[in-house]
Amino acid sequence: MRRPNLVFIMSDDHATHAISAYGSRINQTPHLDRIAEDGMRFDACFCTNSICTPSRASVLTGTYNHVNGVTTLETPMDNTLVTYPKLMQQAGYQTAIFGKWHLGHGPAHDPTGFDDWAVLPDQGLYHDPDFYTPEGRIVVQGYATDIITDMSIRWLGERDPDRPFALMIHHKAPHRPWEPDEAHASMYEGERIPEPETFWDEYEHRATAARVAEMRMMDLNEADLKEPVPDGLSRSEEVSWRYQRYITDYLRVVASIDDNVGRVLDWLDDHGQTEDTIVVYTSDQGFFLGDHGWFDKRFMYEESLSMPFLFRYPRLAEAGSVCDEMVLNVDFAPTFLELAGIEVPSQMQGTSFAPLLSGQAPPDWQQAMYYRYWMHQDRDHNVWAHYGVRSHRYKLICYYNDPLGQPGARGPAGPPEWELFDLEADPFEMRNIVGEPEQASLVGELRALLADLQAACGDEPITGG
Ligand code: SGN
Ligand code: CA
Repeated sequence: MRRPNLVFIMSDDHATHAISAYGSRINQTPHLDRIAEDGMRFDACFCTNSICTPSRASVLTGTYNHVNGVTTLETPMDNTLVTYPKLMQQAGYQTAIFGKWHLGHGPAHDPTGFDDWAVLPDQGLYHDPDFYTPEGRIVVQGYATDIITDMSIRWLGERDPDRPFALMIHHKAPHRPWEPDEAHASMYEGERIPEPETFWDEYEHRATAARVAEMRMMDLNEADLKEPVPDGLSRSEEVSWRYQRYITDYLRVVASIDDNVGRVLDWLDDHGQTEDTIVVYTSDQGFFLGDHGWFDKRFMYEESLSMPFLFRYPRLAEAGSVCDEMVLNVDFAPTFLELAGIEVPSQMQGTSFAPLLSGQAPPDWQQAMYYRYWMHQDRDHNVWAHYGVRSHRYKLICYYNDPLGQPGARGPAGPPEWELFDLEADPFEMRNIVGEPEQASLVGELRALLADLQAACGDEPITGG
């Protein structure tokens, strides 16, 4: 059989609950839905660290952040690490990446393993962005999402038609500050987007970390709001007004991604490549869309832990299928390699989920996952470092803090705080039941599971010493 092509589309901060294929209550994404309708939707895809640079490193290398060294936004990736595009290139694939990189720049961090690339400097701009390319810096007039798609489609047209390709389309959108293009600037005007169930959360029954996080509607700044706050609003009216400002721009920016994904799908159809090409749509992590009163991500809570993962490959995945098995960002690289017929190197820690694509879960498939957010001094949103475990039903989180009280060492001074959620009884994670006496044995089991998963991937617990 012909080796499949790969079109891997990854946006930045696009949560599942703003995709209609995932049942969004707030928008429609007809082109993303095409991927789901003609392929498989993964309902339990999680990132192992809900922040950009680290998640991207895990996607490329198939390893956890303590192994690839990319634990925070300030730790660029060593570009000599083994990545899936590199191995595909070595196996004869034509490879390219266009869009957000966010893994560092310069000789030690620029993209490697790509025949062609053009990447945004760090976060990049929405309008008239500049790009770093192998030939140097260029400025391109226009809107980032359109430009990244134009570059991708141009590359597809210019490639050698006799060799397979792997193309990474990494959108900047819908990252903050959510600047729409002209075509979508007045979408949703006069409409009121519903507030999520947990919008007015006051963080009772939760660890201190939830209460101190600085990503509430009142933390949105002028660049985010783009309009002055109207006079005469009560505090709660202002919070609601801010949410409308935030979410309409977020959804407008998403609408442009959706259109541009449609252009890529049309190109594949028009050039007879649909049958031979794996198409993936995902995001580097999830996002809070007013859930718990927040924007941003970082927490291990569902909205930010969950990644969209839509997969189309007509030769393998049945149209309209859904997979409930757990898959992680570290599993992507091994999966793509297996599908391309390339041996998965032993240093990759993730597992190929290729068997799930034909609807068969291996009997020993993972039933729980390990998570760690390492930003011990998060200056952006003051989200405290934590690790935890999620099974299909339960989630146990440890905000490990700094038991030794060294200023700034690894979070606030003080003993660890734990959270336990029963996702079946409490899907919105509003009630931490870790202290309830009847949960004691469950807590013991989950702590043991956390320790096992942590040890299995080679990470270590924080202790008092
Ligand atoms: C910027 C944003 C933050 C965001 C980080 C990380 N502030 O610093 O809100 O959490 O990026 O985002 S902004 O005002 O500069 O937009 S990530 O997607 O790269 O992880
Ligand atoms: Ca991101």
